[in-house]
Amino acid sequence: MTKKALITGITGQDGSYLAEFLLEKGYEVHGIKRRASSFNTQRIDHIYQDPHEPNPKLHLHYGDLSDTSNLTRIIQEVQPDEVYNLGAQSHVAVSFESPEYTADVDAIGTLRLLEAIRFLGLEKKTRFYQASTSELYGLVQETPQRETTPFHPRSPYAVAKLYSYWITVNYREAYGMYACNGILFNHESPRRGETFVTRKITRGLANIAQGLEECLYMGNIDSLRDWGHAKDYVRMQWLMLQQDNPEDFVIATGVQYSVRQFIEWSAAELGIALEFSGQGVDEIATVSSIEGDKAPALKPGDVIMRIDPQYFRPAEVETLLGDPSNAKTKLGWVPELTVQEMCAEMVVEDLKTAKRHALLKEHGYELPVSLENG
Ligand code: NDP
Ligand code: GDR
Repeated sequence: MTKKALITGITGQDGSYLAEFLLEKGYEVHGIKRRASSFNTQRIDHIYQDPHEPNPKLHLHYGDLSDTSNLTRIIQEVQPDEVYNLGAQSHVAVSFESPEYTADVDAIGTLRLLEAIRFLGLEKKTRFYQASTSELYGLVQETPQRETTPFHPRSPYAVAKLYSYWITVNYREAYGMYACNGILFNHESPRRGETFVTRKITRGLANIAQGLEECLYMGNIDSLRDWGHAKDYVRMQWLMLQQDNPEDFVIATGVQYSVRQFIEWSAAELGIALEFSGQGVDEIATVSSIEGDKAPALKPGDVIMRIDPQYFRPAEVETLLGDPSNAKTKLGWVPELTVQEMCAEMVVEDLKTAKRHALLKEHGYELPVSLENG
């Protein structure tokens, strides 16, 4: 029997990798996409299957985590074996701007899905994965953070995710559902949203090297994160639903670096050596040397990074470092890609786009480069 999976957030970074992964495993994959005024399926266009073809394996349904009747109807129609709840307003800084919306989608959205599964009598058939997060640890109580480390969320996003964490545990305990939390530390890729810090850096610096932007404006670059590759992490999401008993797992690499280090690596991938000087809001990064003609728009002495306090958060999560030993021992999971390999892959992809834009510009066909930042 072909297994059926339903993915909320299929148009996002993780959703797109997970859909690819499950299709390769032979699943019939259903995804919920939001109605938007312009196309929003870029990350999954390459796996899109024409519904007019015989036996399509990928099906998209319009929906929203804020809409109970819609979620219930989709689950009733699909009768999924596995539900992966990856949909969320996932930007921590934005959650301070839209706290109520974030709570509705990121907290109550999870409850809506669990209730739909229960209400439809699928609690013994449908396995449920909740996209929990290292942001739950927030103001960290123990280093490294493991499954037993107490939580102290530091943003409306993290508080909403705390509700989702516990409602998932509660439905497991109360109704015997196979429901579990993956407590995932930051994971990135060339498909990462443009306003998360790693992608903002790789895309921004590639644009700067090609003369499409002048300077990268950053927030707290002392922040420390445990970064992995999204491809490795979606494999883990699937593994968690294939065990005999449901359990919550921390997924991380066990190594942390600063945002400043990520800026240095990205610049080095572009052939640019940087020198950081100044302190606090006055810190800047200056080009000290350039390899050959790798960054045609730059010369030594150019300042390509400055601090802009608008990117500071009302409450910051300064440091995160995960202990993935439980996942390693029980699930045999080890990340295959290092953060440096991931950074290089992201720079290569963003540089390709920047070069295309630069070439068009040179020939008088300038395309708008979105300067939206986060
Ligand atoms: P993205 O922001 O890339 O994707 C989020 C997805 O959720 C998108 O498909 C988005 O749709 C969808 N979405 C947003 N709002 C709604 C809504 N109201 N109803 C239905 N769908 C909605 O996130 P990631 O792929 O990076 O992360 C996946 C999940 O994992 C998220 O829940 C995130 O909070 C969590 N997480 C992520 C980590 C990371 O480092 N990436 C670490 C730990 C947890 P659209 O494309 O239309 O915007
Ligand atoms: P995070 O990711 O908040 O950890 O949440 P993000 O990449 O946004 O920030 C990481 C750290 O970098 C600092 N920072 C900046 N961040 C952004 N976005 N823009 C900047 O200019 C900037 N300058 C410094 C931040 O302050 C922060 O300390 C991500 C999301 O994917 C969540 O959904 C997920 O739950 C967690 O990772 C684990």
